[in-house]
Amino acid sequence: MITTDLFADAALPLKPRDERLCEGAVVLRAFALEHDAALLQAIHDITAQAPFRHLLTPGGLRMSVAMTNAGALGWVSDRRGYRYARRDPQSGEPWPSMPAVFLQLATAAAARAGFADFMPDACLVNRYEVGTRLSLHQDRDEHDYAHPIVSVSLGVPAVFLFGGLQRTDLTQHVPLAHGDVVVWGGPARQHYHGVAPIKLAHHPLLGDIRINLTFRRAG
Ligand code: MD3
Ligand code: FE
Repeated sequence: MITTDLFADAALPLKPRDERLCEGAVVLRAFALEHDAALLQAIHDITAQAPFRHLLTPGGLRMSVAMTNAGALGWVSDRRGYRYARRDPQSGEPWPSMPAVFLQLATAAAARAGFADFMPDACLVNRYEVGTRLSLHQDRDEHDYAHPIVSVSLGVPAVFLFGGLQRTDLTQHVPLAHGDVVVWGGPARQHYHGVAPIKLAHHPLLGDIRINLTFRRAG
């Protein structure tokens, strides 16, 4: 049980290297870095209960990103569509609970970006290997888009593609490194986004993979 507040500095203003990509979207560089080992241990524990798997899109294609979830709700996809579910369809069990270090990191990052009462009920854990990409999409499966999304990048770097409200809008290319946290709220919440194909690289803690955590209030 963690009783000390690991993120007591959440109320501090943004640091000089932090970036506002547009209204509502803030990159917090290296915000998760000092907690990387605890985050990795928690991911290890989650995947022991709910292993990474490649979901099928409603069209029947195997997603190249491997996924699992923690929290009361988990994002799933199959021939029936995209949705949030209380149980892992593979085991029939509830998803592993949200680790305390996840919750503290996500709420502290949201607070830093101006969302003081963010309380996620879902954490989607995405695993990327070399060549894995995530094509441009909007996140539309949550009930209330007023809640921000917090994303945490771990492992090898990625180029994040951040578009606009229309699929054809120009995309900003945002490099995201191990430990970077991004808060996507306000108008940014409904922007198209994706991840360019991961390049071969090595990270001392994770090897040749990238893991991204996305925290959401889904229900
Ligand atoms: C911007 N994941 O799981 S996280 C996803 O790196 C997803 O795994 C990517 O997009 C990843 O849906 C990107 C950053 C992110 C997440 C949600 C957003 C950016 C967003 C929603 C709106 C705008
Ligand atoms: Fe997304």
